[in-house]
Amino acid sequence: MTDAEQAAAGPLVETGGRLLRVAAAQVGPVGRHESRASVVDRLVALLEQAATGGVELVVFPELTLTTFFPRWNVEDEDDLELDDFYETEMPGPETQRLFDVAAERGVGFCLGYAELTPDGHRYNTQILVERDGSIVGKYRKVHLPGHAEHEPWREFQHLERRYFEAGDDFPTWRAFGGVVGMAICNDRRWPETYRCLALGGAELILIGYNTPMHYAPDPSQDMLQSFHSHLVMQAGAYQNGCFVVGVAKGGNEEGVESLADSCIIAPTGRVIALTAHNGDELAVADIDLDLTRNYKETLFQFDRYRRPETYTAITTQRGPVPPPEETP
Ligand code: CDT
Repeated sequence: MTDAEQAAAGPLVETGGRLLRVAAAQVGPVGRHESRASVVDRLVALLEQAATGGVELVVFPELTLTTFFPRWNVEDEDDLELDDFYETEMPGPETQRLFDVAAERGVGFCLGYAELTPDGHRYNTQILVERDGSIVGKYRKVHLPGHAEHEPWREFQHLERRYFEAGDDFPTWRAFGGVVGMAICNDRRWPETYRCLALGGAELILIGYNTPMHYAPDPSQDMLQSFHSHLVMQAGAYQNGCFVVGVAKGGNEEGVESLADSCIIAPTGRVIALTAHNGDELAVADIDLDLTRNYKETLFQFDRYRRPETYTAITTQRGPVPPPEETP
């Protein structure tokens, strides 16, 4: 819209609203040897509870179906087999039940899992399933944190860079009456994630996470985990005029304390629903997707105010390039 068109249009006019009841379905710890069947029982219970409450979209965390296995150098663990943590089909024999119950109840969901493709590629993946049980979208985590080699000095490992390849795009889909995008855990700390999704028209961004409270490279960040998690998602929501649903696998999983604090955030930047505990729990909110217009068509009207021609450093550089040091 040009400045003249904007002047003629005047202030934003309220519409009837595109209402959607959404749940952040937080999952508590999943044991090292907990079966898929047991985890799926827990997910079905959360989904049934959500359906009974009129929820239309249930968002589960990152790597929901198993324990967070990147905390181990799996090759060194006698009782663990790496491939056991990955899904080779979706739905597969154990997850089919979740799809069936969801379709029966007319509830959509978003689910994070480790994906092993037929040609041997491994991704940290999240899917979006519509209310009829059809998979409408698949996202593969772009920002893989941690390290690729075993680092024995750490209390626990974070070997995502060994166990997964990185995804290479931020797709969006028309679903649930709006435009939906996904991101996974560490992606939420990078502003590029939200901006790329919002440039794809995202109005609703679904993010699963597993965030250990202890950050070995700089433990001074430990006490700030909850603050940082909300800080980045609230900023991402506001600066892009989006709703954000952030969902944890929280609690003490195999001795590693992980952040809970799952939440739903409005385009205002405000948290509008929040879990109270660190186990299996729903946080529910009624969201009006038309509220995104209040931001997307005013302060953050991208096509009017953005200056991509001045942002080339963002796509041409990876690290900082400071000015040369002055020679004395
Ligand atoms: N799962 C995941 O991405 N977790 C990271 C942990 C910090 S990096 C070791 C996160 O950003 O929350």
